Amino acid sequence: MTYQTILVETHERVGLIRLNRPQALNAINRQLTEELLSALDGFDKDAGIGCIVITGSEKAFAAGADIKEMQAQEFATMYAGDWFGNWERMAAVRTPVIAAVSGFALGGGCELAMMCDFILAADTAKFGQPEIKLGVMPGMGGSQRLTKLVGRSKAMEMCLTGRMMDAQEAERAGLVSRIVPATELVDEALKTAATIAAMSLPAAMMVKEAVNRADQVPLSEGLRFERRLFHSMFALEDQKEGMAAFVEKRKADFKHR
Ligand code: CO8
Repeated sequence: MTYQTILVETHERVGLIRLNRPQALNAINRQLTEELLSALDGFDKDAGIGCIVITGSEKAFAAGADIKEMQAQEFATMYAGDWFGNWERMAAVRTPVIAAVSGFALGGGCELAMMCDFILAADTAKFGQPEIKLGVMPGMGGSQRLTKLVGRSKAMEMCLTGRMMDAQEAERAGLVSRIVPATELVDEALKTAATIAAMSLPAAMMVKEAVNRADQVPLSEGLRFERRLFHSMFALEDQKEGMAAFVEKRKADFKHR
């Protein structure tokens, strides 16, 4: 499939999606949304892909939803068309997804990064929810996911003032898993993704499902869910292989990848 707003590559078992609207700092319009969701879905259905990386350019991961596209909208068209509702399709992606963020990740860009399973940040990354400066508020999960990730106080301040957070602050706050030099970001993200893609795919999917469950249910239910998944893993060939490889002091060769 050919896309106009994204570039798609495959690196062995890793799918790489680059947002590619440089003239608009990768602002997320409807075309980019559809193309990105379609590429994600394609990789997710591909048994040869064990991890996906989403990245932008050096200057911008994405500078938000496309303001020029939204500007003329009315309540009726927004509501009836359920603008941004289609992002819920991203929750259906079962393959792990890494956001590799360099430069601006603002508004919908920050929200897209937070929809991924974790964020690797370049030392140049800048995160923010500046919607309030446009007279609106986050609409793709910013008020909810940012609050869960960095806590109420910082999320409230970010959303109320629209100020940006640099990579160091984002790491301290728990928004990003780690910081790497900007020049190494994509290589490091691909390396991390290759590590994940070399694991048992059902095990990686169960990890993703269990960690995501922590956002949805009380601790007692989450613990029970985790334990049941753990039990079920003993039906996998990969559990036999992983544990045998440890005992035999060799590298595991997982079948379900
Ligand atoms: N939308 C459309 N175009 C954009 C956007 C955007 N979000 N961001 C940048 N651009 C365009 C600029 O208009 C400019 O185009 P042109 O050359 O034609 O004028 C080009 O990209 C380059 O941008 P700048 O010249 O502004 O570059 P600077 O380096 O000077 O500044 C900034 C970079 C600081 C990132 C600046 O571009 C900026 O502030 N951008 C807007 C950031 C923002 O407010 N983002 C939030 C958008 S709203 C949102 O995401 C809501 C999501 C949820 C909605 C849910 C609804 C239901």
